[in-house]
Amino acid sequence: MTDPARPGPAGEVADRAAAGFLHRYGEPPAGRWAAPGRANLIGEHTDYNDGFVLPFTLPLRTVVAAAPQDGGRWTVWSELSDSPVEFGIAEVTASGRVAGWGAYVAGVVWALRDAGHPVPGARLAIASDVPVGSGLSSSAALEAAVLAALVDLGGVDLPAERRPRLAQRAENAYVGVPTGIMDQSAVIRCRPGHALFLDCRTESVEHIPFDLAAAGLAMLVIDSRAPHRHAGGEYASRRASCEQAAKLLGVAALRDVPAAGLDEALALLDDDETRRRVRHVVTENQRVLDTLDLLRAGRIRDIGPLLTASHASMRDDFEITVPEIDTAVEAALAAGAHGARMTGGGFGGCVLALIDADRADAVTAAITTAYAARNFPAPNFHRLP
Ligand code: GAF
Repeated sequence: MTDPARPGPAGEVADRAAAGFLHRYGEPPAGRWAAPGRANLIGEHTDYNDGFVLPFTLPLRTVVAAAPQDGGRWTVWSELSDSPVEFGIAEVTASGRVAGWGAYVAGVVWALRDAGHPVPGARLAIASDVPVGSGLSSSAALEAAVLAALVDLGGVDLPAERRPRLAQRAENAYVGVPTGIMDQSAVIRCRPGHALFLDCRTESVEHIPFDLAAAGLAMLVIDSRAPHRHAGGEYASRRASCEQAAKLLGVAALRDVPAAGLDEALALLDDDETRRRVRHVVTENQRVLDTLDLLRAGRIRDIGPLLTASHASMRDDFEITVPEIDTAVEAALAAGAHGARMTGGGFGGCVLALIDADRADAVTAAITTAYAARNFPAPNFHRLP
């Protein structure tokens, strides 16, 4: 049993976190805190360009069971790892002292302390069904759940809209990955049954109803199982080219290049690769806005071509897809999907396919067959709803 004042989330993953805590520490946790995985409907590599994104959460989540611990020490057990991680004040007063998955936890402690918040020592136990390394934001879910636990245990007043920046800071400055604000915003601010329209410059949000079932639709989330190839370095290099291009164009960020001014902007750039990177970001921002208009009008089915155009842009202009991902998209479309695209940072991860609900088996079979024909390891499927 956890503290009745902090009942926390229920369900199998929450039970595993609480049982793990009891087994590991010999007493029940003070509470449990959860954060979900996410997929991004559209708007890829736009967040760090101050642009627009449209993520939604998945029925997969990470749960942290936790209780305070004396002496400014943190002990973290995870069901995904054989050995617990332990650290003290010394490891969170300068960045980068805890390595591996524990860095995401230590990074949150570091970022909270760095922002001037009290952080109690704590014992934590983590359980999760968000697959790691599949591009569904297992890292952001871990950061957000740990942040919620520590904020609550420490009695810190930190409203939801201020949490994503803090979690992002943990990832950027402590873990050392230069991600944007989308994933942390999605897992903290999305509402069930809605996509989150986020303006990454102002951090203003609009919750957009996203009811697939009511429209007779389903979304397949296809885990490509492609090994992440150079993902870290390639992500950083895409970000660097966008920032360099913004400088060359004399704008604060590529968000400031309007779709109507794209040709004029491209004419100012000498290098073909940079032009293609810019074209992806500018057209992708416009596709998010167009998708938003359709969703506001309740026309979910009609967003398909925008999803597919987004994929082509990521494949041809931003060059972040891999053969497994392109195969899944092509097979889904050939089997009748309304639209399909890679979701997330790229170089592996997942594909979203928007389908008629009664086509799920046929599309799944078509993708599985296309994979087998190319000798790729079979993909994993999640179906929404
Ligand atoms: C990753 C990053 F973490 C996000 O910030 C975002 O840039 C995304 O890739 C691409 O849209 O998930």
